[in-house]
Amino acid sequence: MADPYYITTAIHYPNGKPHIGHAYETIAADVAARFQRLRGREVRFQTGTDEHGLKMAQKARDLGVTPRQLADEMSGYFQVLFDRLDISYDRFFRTTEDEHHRASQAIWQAMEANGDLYLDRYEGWYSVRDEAYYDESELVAGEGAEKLSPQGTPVEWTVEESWFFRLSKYQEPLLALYRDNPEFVRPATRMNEVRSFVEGGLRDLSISRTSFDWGVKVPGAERHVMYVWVDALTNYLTGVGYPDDTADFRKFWPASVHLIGKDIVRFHAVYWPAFLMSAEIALPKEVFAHGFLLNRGQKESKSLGNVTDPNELADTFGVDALRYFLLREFTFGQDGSYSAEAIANRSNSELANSFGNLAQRTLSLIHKNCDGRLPPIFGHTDADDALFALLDKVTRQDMPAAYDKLAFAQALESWMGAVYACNAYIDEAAPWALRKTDPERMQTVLATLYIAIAQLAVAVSPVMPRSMARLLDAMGLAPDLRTIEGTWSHWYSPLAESGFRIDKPQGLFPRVELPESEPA
Ligand code: ME8
Repeated sequence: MADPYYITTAIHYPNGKPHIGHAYETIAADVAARFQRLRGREVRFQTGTDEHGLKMAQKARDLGVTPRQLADEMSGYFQVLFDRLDISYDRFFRTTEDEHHRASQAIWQAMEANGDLYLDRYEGWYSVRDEAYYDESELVAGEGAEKLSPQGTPVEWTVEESWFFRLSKYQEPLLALYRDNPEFVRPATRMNEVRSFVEGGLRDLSISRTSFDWGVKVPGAERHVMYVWVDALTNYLTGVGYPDDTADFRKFWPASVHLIGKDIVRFHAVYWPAFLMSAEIALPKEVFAHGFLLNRGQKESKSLGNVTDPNELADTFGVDALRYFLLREFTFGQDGSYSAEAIANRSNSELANSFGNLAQRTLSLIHKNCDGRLPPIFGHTDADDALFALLDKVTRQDMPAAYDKLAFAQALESWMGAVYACNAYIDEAAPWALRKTDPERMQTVLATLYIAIAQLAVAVSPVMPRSMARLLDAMGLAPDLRTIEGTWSHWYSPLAESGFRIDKPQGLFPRVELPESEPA
């Protein structure tokens, strides 16, 4: 059996409710996890919330609650949303859990034991919004004399006693890592940015704070709490049992992929491997940075009043249509812009009209003309063979290869190509006209389509798990037959022998009509 697969998302700051970017990242990770399970790999999928740090402490103070109360409340919204979006996480991680404090202290001590930590004074810029330190040279001009971080967030001058990590010592080892593993960071544009950043020289990193106490205590120096990114990154280890030498740790570490957004590449591709090298822990195999979602081309923000609740999108379009749109519409790794019209168009044309209609037409004809049973096959024509060959290629080669490299749009594009081919085949063969003239051919055509639809449904099930499970249940395909390797012979005999009868089919994807008042 293939290696175990461990995929993580970033852990999200629960300083507010989840937004569409959080949903996007977690859906993508879910699709990767579901695909690997479908292939038979043992999967661990972790997501969660990043609950410490100054940003949480300040937000809680503004709201007049404790950071713990804020984290408990908001973390709940993330869990509810992820459950609603059918995110099949194995673990929802919260950094306020006790075992995580123990793990963060253990990695700290391992770095300290290697002589990589020392006490000094930090004087420099800090962005609370990004929870990041910046060099003067990285700052950009805001309005007037104001300085902003490269992400456009406010920075404040900070002076305090702090523990430092000898990041400078890891410049060469990091460059060697990138040289030996050019796909350590994907896409390649992000790898290039990281490499240039490290080539530019690394300063030691301030990794503790004394001006507030909401965080993991530094072992032996309890006036200090760890810089939030030290404990946040460690979540990936804690989740599989670190610091204990557990069976999970041995099975799942190093992680297969850390899936994150493009704004936090530096933490994952520079700081994190350096911490791990220092603590003598194996490095993750890959860091994949996806792009940002924009609302009609604009970043969502409270001041613009364009923040969309992912729950509302799920209400309007349905969970599976939303999942499909987010992965179909833009290349994974690049930014993408969405709007209600764009989601409605994709959903109506591709899900309702193309795939939904194909399934509806085929299953209705089988229900009506074949007593609901999988029809027998009376010899193959060239057109039947060509359709099978295409489906095998798309569902057993092209889509798996694309899912494997997180090229979701590519997987869905080839899926759609196969759906169109099935629609062309049904139009050409016109089984509805054959009932009287050539019932054997009608049955062969319907059996061919039945198998094709089953293959298409299994192949797209990581993206649309709920509706594809409903369809496959309605088609009588037993769960153990739902594998990516499924071919004609794999499906046909067991289905035919099961004697399953299809009921009158229910529509899979309703058409979405947006209210006229929706802005264009
Ligand atoms: O960065 N489109 O948390 P976070 C796509 N706690 N992705 C987006 C996005 C958008 N508009 N906005 C944010 C943190 N994201 C840290 C991570 S990991 C050890 C700690 C992505 O809640 C963002 O890039 O600000 C990140 O990967 C994730 O959402 C969580 O962002």
